[in-house]
Amino acid sequence: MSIRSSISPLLRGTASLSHLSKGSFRITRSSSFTSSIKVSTHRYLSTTSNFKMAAQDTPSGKEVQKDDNVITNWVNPSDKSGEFKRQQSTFRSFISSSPGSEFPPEAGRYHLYVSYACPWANRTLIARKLKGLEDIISFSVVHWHMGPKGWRFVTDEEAEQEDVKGEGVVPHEGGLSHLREVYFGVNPEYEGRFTVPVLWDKKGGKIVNNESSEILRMLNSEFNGLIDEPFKSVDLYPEDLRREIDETHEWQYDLINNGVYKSGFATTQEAYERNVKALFEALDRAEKHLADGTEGPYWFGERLTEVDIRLFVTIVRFDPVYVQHFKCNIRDIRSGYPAIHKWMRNLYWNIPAFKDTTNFNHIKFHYTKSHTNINPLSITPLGPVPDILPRWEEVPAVSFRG
Ligand SMILES: N[C@@H](CCC(=O)N[C@@H](CS)C(=O)NCC(=O)O)C(=O)O
Repeated sequence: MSIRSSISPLLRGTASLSHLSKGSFRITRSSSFTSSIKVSTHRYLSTTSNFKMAAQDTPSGKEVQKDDNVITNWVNPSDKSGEFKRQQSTFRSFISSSPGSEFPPEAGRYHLYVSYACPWANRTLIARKLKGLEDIISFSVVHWHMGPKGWRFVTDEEAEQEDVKGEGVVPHEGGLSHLREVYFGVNPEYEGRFTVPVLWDKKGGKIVNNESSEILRMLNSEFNGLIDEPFKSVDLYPEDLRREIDETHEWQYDLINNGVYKSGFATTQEAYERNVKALFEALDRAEKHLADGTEGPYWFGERLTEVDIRLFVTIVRFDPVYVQHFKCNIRDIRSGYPAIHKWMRNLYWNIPAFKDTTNFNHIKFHYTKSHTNINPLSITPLGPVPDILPRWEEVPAVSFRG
């Protein structure tokens, strides 16, 4: 079966379908967050419901500022470079179909803890659907708000709220309140960040891996013995493109996927400018590639690969969040990058794995209401309207150009 025909059933309308690691700052399990508790009530633009934050997630702003080790200090205040430095993921085991593997592929054994807000976690949800692993790997989604104790699971009541609800947004089955408890459950001395995605082994009670790029690879290849066509033939990392895929990841990860964070979390003008300029140079490069370099709708023409997944999750968040919240505003996608815009909208509107795993409420509320160092009043901007344009509609300035 050709790659094209293996992907086509995935298209809409068809039948089957402390850091410690060597990095910048330390996170302590300080109890200082909980000593002064304040419950705040937020009103959301797209809903009429009010949402009460979990009490333990809302220390006063002052208290958070005072502590150099708080989780929401994205750059260590004593780091004069002002640069955001992403930590290395800690859990790096592999699900493998090789004999004797500690983590063999098995239906129902593995679970993904994710956030709809998070681009890295979003990658894994897209791959899970593209590979037809819905009945094999379960998933659950944390609340969009990330407080000083990190991601937390929703309550029964929250799971029904307009701004929170979505597929997989459910309380933790074992009754945990925060994702950090999953990490401490496997290692009480854990000192890294409590990141999503987490690939969890339900049988062994272990974290297999918390690095999205590696989880993508496992989902792509290791479950092929358990799935049928057409999903088996979906290959997001085909042998003959591996060198080019890896080369593309290298610049896109640093300058685009992580580049938006390095721009937005920078704490000096110099660090911000350096990173935002590099980000837009990389977007120019992507635009050029998609405008002249491909003979098909995907980054590599007719073949949908990891590159499409990894770039999409950043681009789909770009206009709704990164332009204003991370100050990535030299251009936006919808009016400044026609080829990227077209490529993104094809993925979103034509392939359910992309649209169904994109939740704009979680995306917008998470960044604007969790990063209080960037947006202290937690007011979520209304625009852009809509979050993503219909397939063939342009912003007026673009369509008037003819
Ligand atoms: N390298 C990791 C990065 C994951 C990551 O940074 N996730 C963010 C959400 S977008 C997170 O969970 N952050 C929580 C924290 O840093 O405390 C991956 O690709 O899996």
